[in-house]
Amino acid sequence: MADSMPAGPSTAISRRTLLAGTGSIVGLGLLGRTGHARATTTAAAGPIGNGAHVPALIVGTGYGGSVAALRLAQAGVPVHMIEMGMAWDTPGSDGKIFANTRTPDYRSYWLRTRTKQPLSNFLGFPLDKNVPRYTGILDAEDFSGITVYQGRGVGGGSLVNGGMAVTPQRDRFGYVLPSVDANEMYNVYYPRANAGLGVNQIDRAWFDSTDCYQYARVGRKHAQRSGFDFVYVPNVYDFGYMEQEAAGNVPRSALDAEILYGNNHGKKSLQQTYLAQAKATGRITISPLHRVTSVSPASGGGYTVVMEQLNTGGDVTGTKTVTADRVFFAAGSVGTSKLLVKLKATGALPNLNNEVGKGWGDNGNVMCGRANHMWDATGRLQSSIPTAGIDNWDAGGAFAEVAPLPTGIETYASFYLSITKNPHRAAFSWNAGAGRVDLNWQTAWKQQGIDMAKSIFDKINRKEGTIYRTDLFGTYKIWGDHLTYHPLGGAVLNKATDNYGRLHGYSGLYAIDGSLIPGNTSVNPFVTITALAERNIEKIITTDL
Ligand code: FAE
Repeated sequence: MADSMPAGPSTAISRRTLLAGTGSIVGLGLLGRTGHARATTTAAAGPIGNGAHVPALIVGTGYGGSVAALRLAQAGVPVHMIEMGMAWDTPGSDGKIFANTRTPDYRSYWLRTRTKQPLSNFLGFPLDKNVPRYTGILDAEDFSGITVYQGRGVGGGSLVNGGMAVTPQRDRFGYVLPSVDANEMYNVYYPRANAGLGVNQIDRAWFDSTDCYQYARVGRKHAQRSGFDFVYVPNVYDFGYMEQEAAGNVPRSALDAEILYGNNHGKKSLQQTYLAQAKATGRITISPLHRVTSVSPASGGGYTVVMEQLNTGGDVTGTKTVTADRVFFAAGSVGTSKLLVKLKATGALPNLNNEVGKGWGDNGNVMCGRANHMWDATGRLQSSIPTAGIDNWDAGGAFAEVAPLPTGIETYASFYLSITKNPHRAAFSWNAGAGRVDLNWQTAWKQQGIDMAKSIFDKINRKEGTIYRTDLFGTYKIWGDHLTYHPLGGAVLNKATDNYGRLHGYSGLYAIDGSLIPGNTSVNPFVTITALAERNIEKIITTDL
């Protein structure tokens, strides 16, 4: 997706700006869409208090966490959500909540002093620049063989992602989640997830005529001329709003290169969908800038949960200990895996089984660009929201999303993020000496994914007489093989958990996020994460509560 573009001048930032950007991080809990606070006896306004006893605590506010929160709250259960990132509900001094991809600033990266843009170079120039260290929205988390990009803040990955809302083809579902009944998923939970997420489709006539999707039409022409299936992909960005952007009637977001560091308009992130609905029940409290560090059995039943409070510089300003009857791990594939592996190894949760930390995959992500001929211009104005893909999964093991490069200048480049059937799976382990969790992924493992992506792009290059770009990921480097946007696995369903996400070894502990999925979804993952969470929480509410 709209990964990154040439960076603009570095943003000067004053202490006042920083404070303004901090946002109101408290008091999010009880305000529904109407703005009316609904008091309940069990859910408190503002962040969770030290010593609190709560019925359900959710670690993380991404897709899995938001589904669990809404359905538990609707079932009458007061829910406390703990989120290490910020609330992202208050504008900075520029009047905007989120930074633009062309001018990354303090809001853009999680506790880095230099940006780490997925697309790091352009025309021979490195793009990264210094930024003040801040609890920004995009985490580029480095492990030895891979950088894993993740959203940080209330809404998790929905804040930063490209919104591509793809349901896997049904005949591929057995590969994605082998232990789950496909009929149930396709009849009930995928439709429920799509409705809950506010998924919509682009109007084809508009797609065919608007300047901002010229790049995608070039992608279509090249795909079809080489005999590949070209598919239109639904999105959670409101295409009606985008049409109004193009007409000049509303403030621009997708048409102003917003993505990756947040969208100020148009996109239905979880804040606008599941979380808004959950808050409207009056039973939800969210504590941003709180990071869960420990979960262990409490002497009187339930679990003791320890968390650190952070300031926007990333310093720990306090520690809180609470008790929860049930804990839902929804910290994302990496966050949940890191917590569980550490807690098992350090003796806090020794009865977790040996599957914890295993089965982690990168959804086969690899990126590349192609250099087009001068007569195949991709357009100066590019919508940052991808809406199409090339499907060569069955023949070549690759599904390539036709991604934008919204630099504001004509690049004559076609850019793609491929999801490939890369079979490699990595494991997390506790590094006692360093006091951290490591991941044993190797960069060389990407080669199989690259070979699968080449099943599409070698053919297109041959047909079109074009070549790969070598200037986007370094100097003379074709493949973006150092990263993933789609971490999956680490607490795999029916292995580390039962077939509904109940962690083996402890009743009342659940995994309910991307960690359940064994490494690959064949397409972009969040619809599957949402649908699986819908399935699992329904079962848990019916049988456990
Ligand atoms: P996630 O959304 O990552 O939420 C986990 C939350 O837990 C985060 O808010 C964390 O800050 C928080 N957290 C972690 N550790 C702790 C802790 N110890 N204490 C408290 N809080 C914690 O998890 N997917 C698509 O389907 N379509 C796309 O177009 C797409 N584009 C993407 C573009 C980018 C740049 C990125 C980074 C991802 C993209 N994805 C896309 C992937 C998608 O966002 C991701 O699969 C989901 O967000 C994962 O959902 P989870 O619920 O697993």
